[in-house]
Amino acid sequence: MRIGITCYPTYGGSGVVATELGVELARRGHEIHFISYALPFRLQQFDQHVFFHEVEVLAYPLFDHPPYTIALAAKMADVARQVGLDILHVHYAIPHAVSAHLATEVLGPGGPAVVTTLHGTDITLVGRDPSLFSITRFAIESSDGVTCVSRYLAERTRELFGITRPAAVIPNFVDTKRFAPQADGCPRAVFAPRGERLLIHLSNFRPLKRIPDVIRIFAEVRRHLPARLLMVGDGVERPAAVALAHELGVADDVLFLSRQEDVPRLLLAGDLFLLPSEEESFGLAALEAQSCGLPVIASRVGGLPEVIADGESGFLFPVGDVRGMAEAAVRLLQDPARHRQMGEAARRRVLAHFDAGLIVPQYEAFYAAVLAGRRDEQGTGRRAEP
Ligand code: GMT
Repeated sequence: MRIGITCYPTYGGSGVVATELGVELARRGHEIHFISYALPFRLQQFDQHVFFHEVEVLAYPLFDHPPYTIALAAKMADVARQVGLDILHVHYAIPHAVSAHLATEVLGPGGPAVVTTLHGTDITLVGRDPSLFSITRFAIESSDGVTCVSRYLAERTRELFGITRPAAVIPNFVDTKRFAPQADGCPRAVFAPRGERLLIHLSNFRPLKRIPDVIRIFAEVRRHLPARLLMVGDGVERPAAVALAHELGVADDVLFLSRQEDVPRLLLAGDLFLLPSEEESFGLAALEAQSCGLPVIASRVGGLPEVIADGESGFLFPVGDVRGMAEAAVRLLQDPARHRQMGEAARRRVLAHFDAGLIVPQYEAFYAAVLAGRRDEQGTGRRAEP
């Protein structure tokens, strides 16, 4: 198949998933055309099946806001026409699903089928804003097929948007060969020179990640045992987090590493992953950590219970339960046998349910069903479900 993929190319789980999906599909012989305003940051492996089409937005003094949504639609239509796309797969509804719809209108009959993957805040936060609600619902309803990254998100989409057409749940996945306990990781001594236990958090440091909770959990853990915290990523909450680490007297043991390309190397140095988010439709970083054999301590919220098996591959607590999370972390880090068992269980769980080899074929089957549904629709004049 010839597949166009649009995603946010900068840091963020939806861009990571879209990129990894494109790379995996290319490995399986499909022709992949990434269409976005910049090269997706995890796209490092070009091969003869992977192409990138940059969307350029005209700067004109009259435009206070550059018209990205329509420039993207125009580029989607151009690429579809030039290479004959079968599928246009957009990740994150806003504005990508709207641009895709517009592109298909430009192209007329015979254009690609549009598949929209909903990732999280496109539904739970941004899309439900009154300024975007009706266009988001329209874009979802006009897609030929819709997938959600968790059962939770599919349910929320039904609740919030009243969309009755079922969305397929295709969970996120990870390359378990790259994110693997036995891979060549970063030496622990770089970060923990005195043999301290190493806790890790990775995110875009937005308020919904509850970054202060990460620092508070760590400060509590460090009262009980020698430990350090790696803060990977960047975002608006970073300055407050630095200040809080000083206030709590743990600044020397909290290392802010900013954005990092080679995430597996860092994860491999760690003992425990923290994700105390307010909201999380899936929690890709928690999946990547578990794939590297790290137990995860997280909030019992959104799709996280689908990713982390409470008591088996990590521990889940109510949002904001800093004390509960800290106590669980201390107990686990003081019990090497239990810690090892949990890390192994985390890895086994990822291999059994979230390996790229299991999930990517689900997308291929979904594309095939969408295309078959379209052919039926053209035959009978009725809309078919994938
Ligand atoms: O909504 C966001 O926070 C952005 C989005 C992204 O692009 O990173 O994250 C969402 O999609 C990820 C990939 O599917 C999920 O792992 C994240 O849980 C989800 N974020 C939220 O639901 C808050």
